[in-house]
Amino acid sequence: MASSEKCLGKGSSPPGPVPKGMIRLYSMRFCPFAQRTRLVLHAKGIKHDTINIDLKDKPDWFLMKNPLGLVPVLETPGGQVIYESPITCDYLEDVYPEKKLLPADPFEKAQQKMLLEHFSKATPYFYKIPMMSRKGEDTSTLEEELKEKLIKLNENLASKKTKYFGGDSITMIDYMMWPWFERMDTSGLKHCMDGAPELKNWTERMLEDPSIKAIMFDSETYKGFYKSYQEGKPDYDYGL
Ligand code: GSH
Repeated sequence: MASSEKCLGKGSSPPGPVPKGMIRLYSMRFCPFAQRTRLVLHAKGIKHDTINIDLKDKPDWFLMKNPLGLVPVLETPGGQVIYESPITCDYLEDVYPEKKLLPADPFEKAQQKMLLEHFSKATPYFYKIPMMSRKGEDTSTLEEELKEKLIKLNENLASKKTKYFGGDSITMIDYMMWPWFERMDTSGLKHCMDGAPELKNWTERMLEDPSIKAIMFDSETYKGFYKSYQEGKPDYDYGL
């Protein structure tokens, strides 16, 4: 088994080939983008192994797989490499159709992708605000902007009158957005959802999902990791 919980850095030996019948994920335990892929792997019950990467000191063999140097990356037994989180999730959806996470209807599928584009404009706030407030800088303008974006998301959900963003069961778009909500408590941003009651209810429902439960960290672990991250020395193995 090539799985490595502890991250591998520069100078480490490259892992062997991906075993037949499996797929490999290159990841970092606390990366929200990689969490998207991990959620889809878990939800679909896909056999996989995981190699965690030291993102501060990346192995050369990792940079050869993804020249962008980012996780998540998927690798197949045939040596095909797929990166960028939405692309990895779409790949898994196409190759493992057993439990469909995207709607079959082209317009509904397009709606999920458009919503993801909107949400992508919100993710930088989840980093910027805690970083600035740690330095004692004023974050009120950014917080207002984030609140506005969350209210828009709330309106989207409320207008659908469904439990989740793609209907009454969890679909791809819910998993794609979830990782940032999981970290809101740790980042001290939960109050930004005060004007977004439906969205708050959605987060409560999401917490009941077996894949989310299986993958999430408790807030103490997140706090420990993010403290090391903000100090400029991310401990990717925190808690191991
Ligand atoms: N657009 C990428 C995706 O959606 O997969 C973003 C992935 C990303 O930013 N991953 C971070 C990373 O690999 C970890 S959370 N950072 C390494 C670096 O910036 O050098």
